[in-house]
Amino acid sequence: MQQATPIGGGPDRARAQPLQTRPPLAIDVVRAQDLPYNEFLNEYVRKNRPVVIADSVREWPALNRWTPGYFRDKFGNQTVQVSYTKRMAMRDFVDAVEASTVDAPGPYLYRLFIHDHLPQLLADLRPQNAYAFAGRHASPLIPERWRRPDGFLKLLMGGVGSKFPVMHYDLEHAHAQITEIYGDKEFYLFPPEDGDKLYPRPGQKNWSQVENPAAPDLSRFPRMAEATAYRAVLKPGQTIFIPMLWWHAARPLSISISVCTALMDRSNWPGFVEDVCDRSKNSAAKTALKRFYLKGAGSVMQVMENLQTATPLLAKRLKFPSALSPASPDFAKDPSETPMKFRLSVE
Ligand SMILES: O=C(O)CCC(=O)C(=O)O
Ligand SMILES: [Fe+2]
Repeated sequence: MQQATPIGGGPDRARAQPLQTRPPLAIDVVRAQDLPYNEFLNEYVRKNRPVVIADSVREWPALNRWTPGYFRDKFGNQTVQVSYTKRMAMRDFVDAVEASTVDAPGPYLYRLFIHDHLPQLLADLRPQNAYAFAGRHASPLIPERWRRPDGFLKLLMGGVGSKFPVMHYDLEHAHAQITEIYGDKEFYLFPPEDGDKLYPRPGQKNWSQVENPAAPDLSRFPRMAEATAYRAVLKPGQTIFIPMLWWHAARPLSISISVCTALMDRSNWPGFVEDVCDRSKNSAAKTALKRFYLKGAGSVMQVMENLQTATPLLAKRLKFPSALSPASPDFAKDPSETPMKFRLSVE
């Protein structure tokens, strides 16, 4: 007797099916009041899992103030660094953001460090976002080149059709936190183990060649069909935590304004040390010395952080444990009152 053909075709038919991407998975959304800092560290930072934290910056004046018009009115004449190569007057930039469409995308701003270039904005970003606390970037033991108590606080802005230029992961094992202030922004994330399915660029291993992770060209990038995507749409007042080595792509779904910082703590310190030593242009002996210093500094920071966690009252009285490496936002100084750079350097 002839075998019935299953509905939808037999094995040959299945083989001929066009490739499809898997539907993206949702990223956990947790309210700040349900996520104490320690739980954030244990459940997400230490496990290297992404999360969206809602209501993370309830009191920020920026939430009520920041609109495209605010930037045009307040900083219209100021020239700003938009990308690595583009500088524009803020007025022209905001006009271009408002004119941006899917068919004629405008510029996307991602190279403006707030402390250095628009410090007037800092008053709108207080109190400090507890989840975007810089950690070891604030330590005087980290070499000057990476010392940023503000966690490299950056402004991001763009209109519909624009996007952060490439899907990538951040170098130096940085964890990133992006807080949405105005409008909606879509994020696609892929875990580190999917790297080979994302077609890293030859010579730039942290950049993907895939232009649109939401609908990749599977004839060029067939392995994308096997990748596990995570998607979130970030809304005003929400912070997304992007763990080290996670690939990410971001695009505004409406005019979008956000800020971004980097977190360094014990979870990404060893990877940071290896990255900066691997890329070192110094002699072997100097590189070995640098690695020795950074590993030692990491151990000292860890002792100081443990002291703050184990005996917070004593650590507050002693002052030096938090001065050497603040363990949590409770121990950190306001970055705007802390010099961005210190003298000590082993570079
Ligand atoms: O535009 C964004 O939200 C992403 C920013 C980012 O990934 C970066 O600055 O490294
Ligand atoms: Fe990034």
